[in-house]
Amino acid sequence: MEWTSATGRKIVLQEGDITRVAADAIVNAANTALAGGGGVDGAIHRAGGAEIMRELDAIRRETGHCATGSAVATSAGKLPAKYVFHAVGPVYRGGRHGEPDLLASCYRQCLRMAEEREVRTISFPAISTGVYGYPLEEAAAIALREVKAHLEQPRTTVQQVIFVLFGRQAYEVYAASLDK
Ligand code: AR6
Repeated sequence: MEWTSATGRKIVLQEGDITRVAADAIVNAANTALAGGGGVDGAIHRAGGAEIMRELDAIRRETGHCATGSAVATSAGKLPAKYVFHAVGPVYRGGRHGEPDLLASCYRQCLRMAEEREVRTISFPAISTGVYGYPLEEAAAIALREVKAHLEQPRTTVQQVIFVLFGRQAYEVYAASLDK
């Protein structure tokens, strides 16, 4: 499923594994320790190779952890991309602990980093909706709202945003949200 902004930029929804989808930048759902983990984080490190963790080690030595709602960039190792943006989503604790703003901030930060690097295509997983427990419907609405707002700006280097959804159910939820 696709959506096109008034400025001609696209959102594409795709079901699958984000490590197999080519894009200039691939977004990871990381943790504040930048320590790797399961879910999409595990898949990205496995497919990308050890170089990504070496770069994260260096970032950790320099700046410590990555705050929730923020992101850091590394190269993409063996992944079909130039960069990986490691975004740290909030752990969902009922929705009244700043989670919506923190999740929105992840998307905004990744899009800002994309503009700085002249990225044309960027792929996102459904940040925070796995281990971190964010309800998919709410997370989809926030992700799509932030990306649409970005793509509707008059000048962006980003031309296409791909949401790679893991499983049919996640895809259907995003599709329903994009249709609204
Ligand atoms: N491609 C695309 N999406 C995926 C993939 C994949 N290969 N694998 C899982 N997903 P999660 P979080 C989906 O748990 O909730 C990690 O251990 C998954 O179905 O990966 O932000 C980190 O190190 C779900 O919809 O990330 C952190 O400690 C979405 O990706 C913590 O989990 C996010 O699920 C972050 O939790």
